Amino acid sequence: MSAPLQQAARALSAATNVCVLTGAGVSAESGVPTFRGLDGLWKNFRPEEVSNPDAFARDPALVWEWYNMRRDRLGGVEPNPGHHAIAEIERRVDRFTLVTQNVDGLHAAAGSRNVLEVHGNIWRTLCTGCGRRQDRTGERLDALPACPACGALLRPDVVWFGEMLDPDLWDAAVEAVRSCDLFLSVGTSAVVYPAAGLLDAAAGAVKIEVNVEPTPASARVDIALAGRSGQLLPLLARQAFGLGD
Ligand code: BV8
Ligand code: ZN
Repeated sequence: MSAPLQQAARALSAATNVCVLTGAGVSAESGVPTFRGLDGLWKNFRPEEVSNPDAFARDPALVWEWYNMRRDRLGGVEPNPGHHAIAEIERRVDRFTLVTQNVDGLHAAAGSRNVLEVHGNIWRTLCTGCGRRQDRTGERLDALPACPACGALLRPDVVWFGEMLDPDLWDAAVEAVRSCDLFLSVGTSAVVYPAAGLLDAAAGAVKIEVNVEPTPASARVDIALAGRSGQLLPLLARQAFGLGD
């Protein structure tokens, strides 16, 4: 057991109020491609073409092609040991908040309860006409899905570049980070704001990062653990809470 991992486990076992921030690197362990990795989702579709409102206004069919491809690829994908370790940590500490940039719903599927999906959820649709939100988990949607209530064009209920995050979710995330005594950033490239700025709001906390490579956050944390989330998170939880194998 490396010294940093031991140090991180000691900090976790002493923590009473934990805030975890996750990114695509946690779902990567379930086979879900990340955004900026080599096999990344943005290999064929550039972010500016598919992840902003202007792109949707210009070519909704292209944006839906990308989201329907991602929804289809998520079909049958299961949470991995990293997701389950985060759910276990939540069960073991007094106060816990999970802030996720992931839109795939895998944290809830693993049993995480207090989850703030600050970038939305790919399974939900939002009507551009009447504003209805609908859970369309597992369904195959049309190339240009129409609202069952008003007939207007639906969009994925996710936050695109240039769009505001849900103010209530964001306020809850900032409050959770400000009040936590341990902040754990896992599997995020820490380049998308405002989520990447949460680390700097965790003033009084022990700050830990888990990532396979250094990120702009690595120099701002107390403990940077290099490795895969699906391996390090279960190790961390076992070491911190003396969980059996
Ligand atoms: C906002 C949609 C206020 C959901 C996404 C200029 C004009 C306009 C805005 C801006 C601007 N300049 C800056 C901004 C702000 C902008 C921003 O931050 N841009 C960056 C890129 C410069 N942010 C916004 O626009 C946000 N809104 O600021 O509103 C505002 C309003 C108007 C004008 C200005 C400001 C909205 C941000 C949300 C954007 N939506 N996606 C979806 O389709 O999924 S972003 C996209 O990136 C995803 O949401 C994703 O969650 C997010 C972050 O990516 P990561 O999760 O970190 O994934 P990534 O692939 O990058 O990295 C994976 C990491 O995992 C890597 O580090 C890798 O090493 C690691 N890893 C891989 N495998 C493993 C692993 N780690 C461990 N184990 C493994 N096995
Ligand atoms: Zn509608």
